[in-house]
This record gives sequence, C-alpha cells and structure tokens, in this order.
Amino acid sequence: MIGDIPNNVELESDALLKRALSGWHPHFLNWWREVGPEGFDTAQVYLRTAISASADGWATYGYVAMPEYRWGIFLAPPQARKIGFGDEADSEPWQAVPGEFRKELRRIIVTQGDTEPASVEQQRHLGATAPSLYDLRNLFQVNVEEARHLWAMVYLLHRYFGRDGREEAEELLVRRSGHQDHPRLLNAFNAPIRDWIDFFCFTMFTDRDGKYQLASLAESGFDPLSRTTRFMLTEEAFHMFVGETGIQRIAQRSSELMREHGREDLFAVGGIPLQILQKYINSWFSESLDLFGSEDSSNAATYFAAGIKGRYREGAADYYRDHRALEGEYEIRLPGGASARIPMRRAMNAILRDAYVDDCERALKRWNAVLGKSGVDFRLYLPVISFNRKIGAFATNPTDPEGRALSMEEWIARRGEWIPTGGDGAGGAEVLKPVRGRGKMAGWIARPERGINNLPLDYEYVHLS
Ligand code: BYC
Ligand code: FE
Ligand code: FE
Repeated sequence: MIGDIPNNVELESDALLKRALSGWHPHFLNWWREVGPEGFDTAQVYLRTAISASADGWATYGYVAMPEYRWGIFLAPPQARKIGFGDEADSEPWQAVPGEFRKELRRIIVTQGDTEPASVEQQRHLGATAPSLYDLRNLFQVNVEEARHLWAMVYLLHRYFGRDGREEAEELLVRRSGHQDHPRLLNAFNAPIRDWIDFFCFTMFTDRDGKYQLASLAESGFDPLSRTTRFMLTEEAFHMFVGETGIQRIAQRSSELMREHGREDLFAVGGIPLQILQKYINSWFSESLDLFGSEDSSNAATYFAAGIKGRYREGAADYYRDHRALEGEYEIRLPGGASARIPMRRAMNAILRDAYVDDCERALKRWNAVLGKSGVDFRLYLPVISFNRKIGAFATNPTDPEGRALSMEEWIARRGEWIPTGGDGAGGAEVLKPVRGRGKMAGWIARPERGINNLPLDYEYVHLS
C-alpha cells in the first residue's frame, strides 16, 4: 500500500501524488523482480532502512526479504539558505519548478534517475559469486538503496512535473542496462559488471561520480532537488566505503600472497595479480570520467547560470569566492600535450571532475600504504585523464595510461594490455566461486576490519532459506 511507505513528504495528505505513485509502484515491483538481485527473493537479509530524515537515527537495522523492503521518500530537513551561485545568486530558492528551466531540470532529474536502476541491473548476477555473507549483504544494501534513489527521482517527477513527469517515471523502468534498443542513458551504466572486482571498482569510482553529481545538485536553486539529493548523499557514503575497502582488501590479500609465494602471478595460488587489479582500476576510473560530460560544455554553463547545478561544495564558506563565475578562465588539457583556457562557466564539468580525481587519488594513497606496509614493491595508480575516453576532447585521440599518444589502430591492438579483456577476470576462477559459510571469506580477499552495525564478522548477514 502506497500510504504505508516511510516518508517525510506528507504523502498521506497529497492525493495527487499518492495516485501517481500508486500507479507506478506495481511497475517498480515488477521491475525489481525481473532485473533486481537474482536468486535471493526469499533470503532474509540484514539491511538498514531509512525511516526518518533526522541525522541521528534515520536508519533501522533488521532482517528483511528484499521484495518486502520498505523503500521510502525522504527530503533532508529544510535549511535557511539562498541560491548560492549563477545569475540567480542570493535570491530565494524555488519551491516549484521555474517555467523557463523546466526542460533542463527535468533532463537532469531523468539522467540522475536513470543511473539508479541501471546499477541494480548491472549488479543483478553478483549474488551468485559473493566472497562472503558480509559482502553479499553489502551488495544487497547498495542495491536496495540505489532503488530508493530511483524513488527519490520519481518523487520529484511525479510531484513537480505533471503528466510528462509521470511518463518519464515509467520510462525509467523500461530502459535496461546494456539493452540494444533501449539502453540506459549514460555509457558507464551500460557496461557489464561481471565479477566482484568490477563491483568494488564500480562502487569506488562510479558511485563516487554519484557523490560529486549529487553534491552539485544539492546546491541547486530548486529546493526539493537540493533536499532530496542531500539525503541521498547520506546513503552514498556507504556505497563508496564498500568500493574503497573492497579494493583495499584485495590489495592486502594479494600482497600477502605475493610474499608467501614469492610470485606475482597469483592466479595459480588463488589470488588476484595486482596487474589485473590495476587493469580494472584503469577501466572503471576512465569510464567514470566520461560521466562528467565534456570538459568544455555549454550545457554545464547553462545549468550553472540558471542556478540548477552548482559546483562541489559551492555553498561552503571556505571553497569558492566568486559564485557567479562570470570572470576568469579554467585551464583544460587537450590532445597532443596542448591546453586551453575556457570561460569558467563552460568549464563546470571539468571543475567537478578535477575535484573527483583528487578524491580518487586520496584512496590510491591508502591502498599503496597497505602495499608498502606489507613490503611489496608494486604500486597502484590512476591512469591519466586522456586514457580510454569516449566523451570529451580525448574521445578521438587515444593515449596509453601514461598519456603517450596512440593511433586508433594502435589503441585497438594494444588496449588489452591496460583494460580487462575476456580472460583476465575468469583467469582467476576463484573470483567466481561463492563463499557462503558464516564468518568464511574467499581466499582472494582479506577480511574486513569489522562487521556491520557493531556485529561480529561471523554474524549471519544473509539467512539463505
Ligand atoms: N554517456 O555538455 P556535455 C550515480 C552526452 S552517478 C553518454 O558534455 P553535459 C550513480 C550529453 O547528454 C551520477 N552520453 O554533457 C552511481 C550531451 O548530449 P546532447 C549520475 C553522454 O550535459 C552509481 C552530449 O553528450 N548523475 O548517481 O554537460 C550507482 C554533450 O554533453 C555522456 C548525473 O549524471 C555519457 N557519459 O553533462 C548508482 C547528474 N556524457 O545534449 C548511481 C545529471 C555526456 O548532445 N547529469 N553525454 O544530446 C548531468 O548533470 C549531465 O547530464 C552530465 C553530462 C554531467 C551527465
Ligand atoms: Fe544512487
Ligand atoms: Fe550509490
């Protein structure tokens, strides 16, 4: 029943919204059954559910069968604020959609909304190969929350966009990740996630794009968008935790195996060679850079001017001084070692991306500290931004991970040296073997430091029936 879903948007007293959501809800449940986590409909999973938007107690933990998860609609508490950037800087935020930017706002909300179910579809088969019950539970936590993020965008479409909003909300359940005729909107969300190295890299790098996009939407002059994305960000932290610590645990285990066996090719001893991990990093980092769009973008300039989409931490007192960005230029890199200075507003995608890259570098330092501590010489790295791009200035100018220019023929012939090809993941058949015992962990990944919600690691995080 739609009236029962957890929410703080006064759903009970909003007959129009209730009616729209009541029509959409069964389609959502069909979508979940059709392309949500495969094979675990009756499993009892130890999950957290958002039940309020208060900072201290929004989450409640308990066993739930995923099809019965209580997906809710939450806005972060209202804040006394002014629009923080663009032509509208310092005026009151909008509580309704401003007519002149309706098309742009809808497009951003639909794009954001499209990624959420896409990620669930991409991760659909991973339950079959989880390295532990702890990891299996974390996968499902991410899945139900991404589905809730879909609800968050559907709420905006239903509540603020009328008939075409309802049509877009239906379309969000029709497009499918990787589908030939009706694929998801952004490339990275059509890429297959075949194994758990993909999954950890996806939650590290692609969910982190989510963090930056959501943070820039949290600055929006459209207050309902700002508040819904601010609440989504509280959930996003866990997704990135899963990715960052997942890769760290692989790095740790691989370095232990390297020392134990004195070899780098770890497939033979049940581990992941660090060169293979590096290939996955190369692949998902570069896929995720494409999600920022072109570094020189008139769309981005329009969004910024209109007050729809700001920069990361636009509203923080200590970050940007000039919130109109009408003056000044931003330097972007171009093929052939050249660079260009473009007007600040057109560079908003590049500015957001560069903040993202710095954040990724921080994680690399941590992983390499783990490798250093265990005494192996190998170091992980991020490829340069020109590597493996399909969007932006480098799309037609391939380079290797260090930035050396390649002809298109060279790139096609050699890309398997740097990004995973068919054999790389399956070569480690261990990665495809599930581990299901309480407290048991696959041999290719280290145990995490602690369990979930202060529970021990050998807790039965998923009760398989
Ligand atoms: N793939 O000016 P440009 C998340 C198109 S992740 C395919 O460069 P713009 C999550 C673009 O549409 C966060 N096409 O781009 C993570 C445009 O087409 P038109 C998701 C692409 O518009 C994990 C043309 O290229 N949220 O939440 O400035 C799990 C040139 O446009 C791509 C958002 O993305 C691409 N990668 O920027 C679950 C926020 N990139 O107009 C969830 C909303 C560009 O020529 N989206 N194109 O037909 C936006 O703000 C912007 O749409 C983008 C693109 C930043 C994505
Ligand atoms: Fe999300
Ligand atoms: Fe996420």
